[in-house]
Amino acid sequence: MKILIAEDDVTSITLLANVLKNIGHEVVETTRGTEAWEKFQEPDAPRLAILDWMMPEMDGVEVVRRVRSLQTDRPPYLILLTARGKKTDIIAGLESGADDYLAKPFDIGELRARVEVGRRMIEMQDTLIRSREALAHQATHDPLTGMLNRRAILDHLQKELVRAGRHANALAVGICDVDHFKQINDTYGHQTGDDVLCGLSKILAESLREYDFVGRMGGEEFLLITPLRMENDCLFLFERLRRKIADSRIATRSGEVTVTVSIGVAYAVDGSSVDVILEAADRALYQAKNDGRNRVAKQGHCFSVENRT
Ligand code: GH3
Ligand code: MG
Ligand code: MG
Ligand code: MG
Repeated sequence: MKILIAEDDVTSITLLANVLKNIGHEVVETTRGTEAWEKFQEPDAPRLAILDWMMPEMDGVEVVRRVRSLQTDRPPYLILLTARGKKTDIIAGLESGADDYLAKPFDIGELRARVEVGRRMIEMQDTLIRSREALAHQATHDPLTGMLNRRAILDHLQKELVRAGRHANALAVGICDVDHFKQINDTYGHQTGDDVLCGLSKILAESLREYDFVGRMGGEEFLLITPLRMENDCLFLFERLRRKIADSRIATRSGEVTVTVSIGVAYAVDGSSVDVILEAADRALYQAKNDGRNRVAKQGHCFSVENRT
């Protein structure tokens, strides 16, 4: 792993670097505390560092203090190197935020052992972060399609509505529901139905532009959010999507399957609420179904919760 050594004594830094290189570490050396501090602010900052306490310009304890003030979920493991062997010094060093210390002159075996402890701590931290990220992903994504789940897409809608209100932009929200999906399940089986949902989610994801969002609301229903300029009509966008789906042959375990969707669209501006806009899109969807399916319907224009005068 990459280890930073900051030590102003040339003999000492050479010895440290050689020991660490011999056990396979990549070593970055500096003789100045200020340069060490700069390295911690770079994008691929070292995860483990050995910092001499006494250095001109900026001492090791000050580097530790500064590093600990950085906002990061991967704080580096910091070992202070000190000729000051008094208990009070050691306590002060650890209280500044160092994880460990090494007394000079150091013992090579002890150096290796303490660096190994640091490496294990970093590994453990990475494992924890990975499992936390996996949990966060699970909480926000649909396991079948890998799309944003209901909660996550509704969170996005809430955020987009606030943003749209702030910038006086309009937002279009479409509920896309597969037509006669039950027949797919009845004809080919539930697993083929699942394949169709996965194929559809791919088509939807491919059709997104940079600022669009899509998520699975549940079942065979998807929510699409697209920010718009006031003067733009978004219906062509949903219409293009509807046609693309109708023209697609979706690969499934039972061969290629074609489905159509109906899309209910609602527009929002000026602090519309999630509930109001979903209800409007739902009504439009109902209308599209009633009018014969495989179509886009729009209901109303502007759903404002605040009556601005
Ligand atoms: P409509 O055109 O009116 O929307 O008809 P529909 O058959 O699509 O609507 P309905 O609500 O009657 O049926 C939806 C079906 O979707 C019923 C349910 O079994 C199926 N479904 C819901 N979630 C899943 C899923 O995750 N996988 C599969 N294969 N089917 C699902
Ligand atoms: Mg020194
Ligand atoms: Mg449905
Ligand atoms: Mg349906």
